[in-house]
Amino acid sequence: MDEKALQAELQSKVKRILSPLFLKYQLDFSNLESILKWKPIVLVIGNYSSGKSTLINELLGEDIQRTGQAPTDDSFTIITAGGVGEETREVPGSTLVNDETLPFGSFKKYGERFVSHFLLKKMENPVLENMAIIDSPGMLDSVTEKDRGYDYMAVLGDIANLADLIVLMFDPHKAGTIKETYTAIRSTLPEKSGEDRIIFVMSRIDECDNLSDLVRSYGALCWNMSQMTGRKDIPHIYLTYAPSEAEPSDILSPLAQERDQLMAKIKSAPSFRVNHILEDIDRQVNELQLVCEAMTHFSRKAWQLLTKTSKVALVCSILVFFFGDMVMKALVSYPQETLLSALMGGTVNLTHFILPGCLVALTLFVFWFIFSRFVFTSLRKQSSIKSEELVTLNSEYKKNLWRKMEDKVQDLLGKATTKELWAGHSRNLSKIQRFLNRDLQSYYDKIR
Ligand SMILES: Nc1nc2c(ncn2[C@@H]2O[C@H](COP(=O)(O)OP(=O)(O)O)[C@@H](O)[C@H]2O)c(=O)[nH]1
Ligand SMILES: [Mg+2]
Repeated sequence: MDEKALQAELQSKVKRILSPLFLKYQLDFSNLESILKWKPIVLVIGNYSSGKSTLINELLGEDIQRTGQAPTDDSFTIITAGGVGEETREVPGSTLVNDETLPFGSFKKYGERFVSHFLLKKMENPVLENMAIIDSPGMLDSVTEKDRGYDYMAVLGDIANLADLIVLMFDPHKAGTIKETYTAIRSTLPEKSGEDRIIFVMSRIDECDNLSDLVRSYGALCWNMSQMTGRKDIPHIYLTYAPSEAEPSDILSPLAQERDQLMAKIKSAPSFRVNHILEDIDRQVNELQLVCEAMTHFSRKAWQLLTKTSKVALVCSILVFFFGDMVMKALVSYPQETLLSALMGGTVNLTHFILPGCLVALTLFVFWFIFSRFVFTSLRKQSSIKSEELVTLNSEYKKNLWRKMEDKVQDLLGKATTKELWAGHSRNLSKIQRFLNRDLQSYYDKIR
């Protein structure tokens, strides 16, 4: 099955099976919908002047982006193919954030300043047929950062979340300043994936004077990187240079192959798309599952209490049915003949059952009142205080998810009424589990 068809099928499945459940548990799934909406995205980030725009121009074989030593371009620019026969043209940010077919609707919240620094350029290019590349303004020092007028890091995080491949560029001179970008990006990506969605590139290596200079820069970068990722193994760092800028040299010629690998990797981004989508769905559905699991457990406890209460109510009802009217007769001399004496005297008729029936109804009502007003409410409060007892946290992954979802569960418990008894939580839970174990698994198998 080809990837587009797979994506479309996933989209309709998510809509049909999952959307109602996300809504029911008041979870936001707009991010999931956004990702499913559009084409594969490559995001290029890094310091200013690290060669981002130059790399993009090279990849496309055209000078579409402005390049230069000074911070020349301070916009987030999406570059992608237009419709067939459409002229090259630019679409402003204000149109992009209002276009339902694009995944950028939520970016409106970053305000006018951001929107005016956001645009899409359409061009015909074979590389862009099934892919969009986003060029980003470089990271400047912290003083000018404030002058941007919008939350740059948050925007970066949101775009990174949509992206299937993130190219993080360093140049040998400024390798140290990249840490905050990396940290911001890392914290927004799904727990399980991430690492393989980011590729690290050291550019402008032709500016190293000689081999030992290059090795030194590379070593410094590796050290920085292990500090950043907190991992002992260092991810692959692609070394690259722009042939248009660099003088041919003995150092560079063996590295030409590495450049080709980088270009090939970027062009292959569409093939990570489905995997990316699956991982995102996986994580969000696991979050949903956890919330549903908690509510299922809660409603099960409520049912147990209701059963206990009902048993007592049943015994009381039987007593009230046969002896209630006797007590009434003793107290208020009504009725003249009780049900029991009518039964024994053989004079029983329908009218003897009216009062006992009413008394039973009253008893049941009182028990329901006690249950809903006191028993259920106290269970709700207890569960809210010890909400982690509602779920089994048998792995680190689940513990992490729980930290994120705990507030959601408490929120739901805070609003819970006796309707929860009939909300079908356990049925929902099995639906979710079936999706995770059967549907999602079969998609993973398909792309392997
Ligand atoms: N020597 C050399 N210069 C480069 C290389 N890549 C980019 N440049 C130059 O560095 C400057 C900044 O590049 P640009 O692509 O605009 O960086 P951006 O700010 O990250 O988009 C430009 O003047 C480029 O010509 C490279 O590999 N080698
Ligand atoms: Mg640029």
